[in-house]
Amino acid sequence: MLKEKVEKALNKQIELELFSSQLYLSMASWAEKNGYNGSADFLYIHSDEEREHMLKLFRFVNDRGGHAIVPEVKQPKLEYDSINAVFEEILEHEKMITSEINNLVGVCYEEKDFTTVNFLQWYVEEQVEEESLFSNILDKLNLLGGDKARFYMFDNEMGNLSATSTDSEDAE
Ligand code: OFO
Repeated sequence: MLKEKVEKALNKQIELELFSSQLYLSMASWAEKNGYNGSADFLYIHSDEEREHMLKLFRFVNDRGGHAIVPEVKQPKLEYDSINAVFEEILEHEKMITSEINNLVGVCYEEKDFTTVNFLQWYVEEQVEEESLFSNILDKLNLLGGDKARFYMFDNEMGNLSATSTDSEDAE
């Protein structure tokens, strides 16, 4: 049985993962409307992956005797100044998620809920991968300068990347 404090913290994380999914969906839409089709494909898939992260937590809360709560839908930002701005925001967002996951693990230690600590290890590792992925993408983008042909190649690369899942393992 989940302790109340842990259940509340897990439900907060459910809300954050679902918001990540919404945010990346909004970014995918912006990218598609602005001709970055490869990046859009990548972002659509990443949005689905965030929903999987949410669902994995959702099922865990109910399996442990808690009540997983479907959060209200908050509208993410709709417009971006550039594709660089999109990936800058993603990296900042993922850093925030990492710090929230760390806080969540902290709550579980305080409550001596080591089962949930174990379960959350997947998220801890996933955040290392995601921060490194987005920081590499940003490094590449920052090297492009204003060269349109290079942006086109970058976008193609993003399309190829979307063919492979970025998750360290499939979220069950
Ligand atoms: Fe972007 O990763 Fe979920 O947790």
